[in-house]
Amino acid sequence: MRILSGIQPSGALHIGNYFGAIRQYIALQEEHEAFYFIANYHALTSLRDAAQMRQNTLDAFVDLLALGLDPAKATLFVQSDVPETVELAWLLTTVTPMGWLEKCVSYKDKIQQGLPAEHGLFAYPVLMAADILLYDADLVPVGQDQRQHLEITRDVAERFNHVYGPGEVFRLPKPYILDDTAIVPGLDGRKMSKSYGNTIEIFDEPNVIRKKVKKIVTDSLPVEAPKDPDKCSLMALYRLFATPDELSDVERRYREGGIGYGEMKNRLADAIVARFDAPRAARAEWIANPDRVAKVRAEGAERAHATARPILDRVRKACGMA
Ligand code: AQP
Repeated sequence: MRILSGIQPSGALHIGNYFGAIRQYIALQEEHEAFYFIANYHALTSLRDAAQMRQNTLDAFVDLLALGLDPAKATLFVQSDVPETVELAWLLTTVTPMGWLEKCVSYKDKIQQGLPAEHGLFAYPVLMAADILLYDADLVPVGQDQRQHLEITRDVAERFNHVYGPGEVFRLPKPYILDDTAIVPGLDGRKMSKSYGNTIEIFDEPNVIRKKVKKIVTDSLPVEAPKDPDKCSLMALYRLFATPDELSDVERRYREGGIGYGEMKNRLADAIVARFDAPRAARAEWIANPDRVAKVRAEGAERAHATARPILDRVRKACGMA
């Protein structure tokens, strides 16, 4: 089975990215052939500063390595190091009905937030389809927010197969979304998202993490009042870090009363800091070795390119471009 997924360098990686996607990347690399990339072409829809883009791209690359992505097991590459993806995006766009893109929730949401209605943002799902189809991927680990885009990828692939068949030009990929981490909530209870400004960054300094956790919105029930653990985003975040024993103890204290939000915030902040302690040290090592990072990047690009090129050639042939 071939796995593929990408992450945008549009800002620092946050714990929604980690539990929604990166943790699955690391687990899946053990058993499968995996390709992971830094989606810098996608990030152009929101970031337009060349120096910042270069830096963010490198940062995201190093962050994935630090979190456990192993270049001996998986191929890690930068999207723009394999420009074939952009050619495929054009081939796909010619068979994509406008209506499929017009119904995309993520696009509508971003326009509502005040982002300009530009073609890149609108056509984002077609580029994403190209990212996936260019590697004959079987499974795509993502958060719930990407489910609709994955459906479009499948629809576009089926349409292309239908138009340019007989025979399968593209393999149809499936999403891999885990129920428990499909939507990680942010400080305000909405989905944790860079564009909502409600994130906790994985590699923030411990004191910054503590300050952010203090901002998590709760109701104002006093310590002794019974509380519903299923209606508290503090608890939803704590669940991601706690051991089963810690969790059942805290859930019992929620239901019976006797635990306050101050204590929960301290517990959560301690858990976040502890969880990313070892990756923080690994990250410092990678940062101190830019030549090693550059080598991993070059090797990743080469492996990704070697996989993508024959697939693009097959597609070019199918639609008469070669
Ligand atoms: N809150 C989340 N819960 C679960 N999964 C999440 N992901 C993101 N936020 C959550 C998943 O992380 C992967 C990489 O995301 P991305 O960098 O491609 O961009 P995104 O989904 O656009 O992340 P943001 O922070 O929400 O950015 P903006 O504000 O630009 O939309 C994806 O698999 C995503 O599902």
